[in-house]
Amino acid sequence: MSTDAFVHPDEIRSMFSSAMSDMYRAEVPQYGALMELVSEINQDKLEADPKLAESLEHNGELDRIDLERHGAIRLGKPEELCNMRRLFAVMGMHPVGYYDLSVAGVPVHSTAFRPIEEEALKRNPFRVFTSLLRLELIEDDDLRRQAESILAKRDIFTADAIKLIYLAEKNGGLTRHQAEQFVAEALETFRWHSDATVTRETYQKLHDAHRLIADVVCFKGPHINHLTPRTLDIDAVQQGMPKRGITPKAVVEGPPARSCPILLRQTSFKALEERVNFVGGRLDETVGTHTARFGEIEQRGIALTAAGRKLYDTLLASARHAVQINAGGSNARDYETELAERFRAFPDDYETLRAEKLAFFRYSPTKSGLNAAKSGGVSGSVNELVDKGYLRADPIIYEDFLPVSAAGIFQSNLGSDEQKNYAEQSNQDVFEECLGAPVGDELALYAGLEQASLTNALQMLGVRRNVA
Ligand code: OOG
Ligand code: NI
Repeated sequence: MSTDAFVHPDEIRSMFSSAMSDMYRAEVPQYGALMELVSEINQDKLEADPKLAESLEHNGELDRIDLERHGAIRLGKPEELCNMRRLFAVMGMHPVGYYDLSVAGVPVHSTAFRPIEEEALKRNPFRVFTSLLRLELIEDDDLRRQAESILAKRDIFTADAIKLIYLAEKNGGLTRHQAEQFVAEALETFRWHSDATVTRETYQKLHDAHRLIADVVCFKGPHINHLTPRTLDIDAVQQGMPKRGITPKAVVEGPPARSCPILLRQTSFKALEERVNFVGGRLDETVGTHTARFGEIEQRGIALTAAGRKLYDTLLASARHAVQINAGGSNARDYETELAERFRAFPDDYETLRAEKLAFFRYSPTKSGLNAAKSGGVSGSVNELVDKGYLRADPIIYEDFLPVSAAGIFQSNLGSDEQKNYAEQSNQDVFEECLGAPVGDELALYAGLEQASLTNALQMLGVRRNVA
């Protein structure tokens, strides 16, 4: 390979996520402790469950089991979001999904920049949950204008990062040297800065309007606020955290533990109090603290169809309605019991999930199917072919996020009692205008994957008509 050949975007993403991981571990020591715990529990689980180990090995996932799956940032103005889209595109990450968190009392709307192709997800699934602050939700006119003018002055990208983005767009890629430079420059945007850009008084005023507003507006850039490795047993990590001196949030977000995991379960440790220096004169006026950065873990399951998702949303809402988690989280057990109870209504075996079209599957021909095809041909509906053992259906893993869970993660790290009611509702059009592009439709992506796998499998079996 010539040294001038372009580095594959997937490789740039791997370089970037590994650089982010090193930086975050150095900046947030507790995160390193969480990574260790996750790694130990993953090993235990693999030893205890050889079938799981075998299936991970089969999918080529075993080597990367402990690597980060996602991170999150919060942006302050439209041009930041637009340039962030361009930056992530260099690494093969594209906006998928629209999440309105104002309904949950958090004044942001969000998307996830992520790889889209199956192969790209396999090589490195790293994604970044990216939120844009909705300044229009600040009620006080003066404060809103002040926040706007503070943000107007900042530039979160280095000049070289912008130059390299432009080069990648113009030439269709980056050379090895440029890619290395790009990762180093991009990293600068995500770094923590303990020097705030405002006085303590301004910080306090913005903080009083909403802690999140202070976090976005008062600093030089959108510091990465957490990274999230994958765990094979989220309940074990949740229980293991306190023994390592890590304080977890009260409950695991998302569906309850199940035999066939669906969507996404997440939990985090509480944000750290960090020392910051404000602009101003006397020491007692310039030193303060800020909480923003934490660690999270995730466990993913099968992606749901629109019908499956509707059922999930309904059951979750009913459990949350029945037991509202209090600020101290002392009723976490009641909530978990209630959740498990309600989710009994959600089928918990893959065959029913498939037959009732509640979840997405990847189809492939089996050996016996291929043999049958060779000796005489195969026919029948998809269900018949599955029943005959000619077609195999494996779960397609959910690669996106859940707004209710995301709000829970936000809230637990903003102080659990922070609750605001915003009248303003979701506004995907405005978000996409700021982004400079439409966001991808997650359901269409999963449906496309399922359909492509089915078409391919039926073709390999020599079944001409695609009967669903
Ligand atoms: C993002 C919180 C949401 C997730 O995994 O759902 C999130 C944030 O705190 O900025 O990361
Ligand atoms: Ni997260």
